[in-house]
Amino acid sequence: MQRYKIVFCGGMGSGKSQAISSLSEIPVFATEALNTDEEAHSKLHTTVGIDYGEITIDDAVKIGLYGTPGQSRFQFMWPTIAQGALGIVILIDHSAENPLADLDLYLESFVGKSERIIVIGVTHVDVSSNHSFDIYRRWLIDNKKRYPIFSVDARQKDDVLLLVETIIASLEVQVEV
Ligand SMILES: Nc1nc2c(ncn2[C@@H]2O[C@H](COP(=O)(O)OP(=O)(O)OP(=O)(O)O)[C@@H](O)[C@H]2O)c(=O)[nH]1
Ligand SMILES: [Mg+2]
Repeated sequence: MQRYKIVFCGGMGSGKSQAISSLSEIPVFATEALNTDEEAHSKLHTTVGIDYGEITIDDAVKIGLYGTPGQSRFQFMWPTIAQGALGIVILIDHSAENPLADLDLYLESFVGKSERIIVIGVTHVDVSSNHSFDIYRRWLIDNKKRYPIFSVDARQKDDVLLLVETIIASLEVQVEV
């Protein structure tokens, strides 16, 4: 059985904890606390440590799913959580004030020097927003970055699975080349 680590990062409320609980086949280890930073996000709970879940793909690959805390005061934990990750899922909340600034921040923080596979999932596309989905594709082209990007709903298991499978598929391509 191959074992890999995939890390979910993204802003507060982008859906990291939700994505891991949608996908995990084991009860998720979560570190939710009451959200005292209502200015940053209005939701009731926020991650203050790490989320952990697991999924097995094709009976052959077991993936540890690690969720980071989104609040910027926990930014110091991000590199530690990302250590040894095969891939990074960046979740962007499309209804946030400046989703492109979020994308820039998380790419900057998580791409790293090693060969991590990056995939971007844009959540809350069903929520009304001032932006069109096209802004991401255009931003990536303008900034000469080539990462797969998908519109996802973190509440939908298949959407989250698509992000994880994209990372695994990229690994297989790298191995074959
Ligand atoms: N409408 C809508 N709701 C979504 C979507 N994706 C996730 N959600 C909801 O948005 C909320 C996200 O909350 P969390 O998963 O706790 O967010 P988080 O990224 O873990 O946030 P922090 O731990 O605070 O950094 C949950 O209530 C989800 O059910 C989506 O695509 N559309
Ligand atoms: Mg969380």
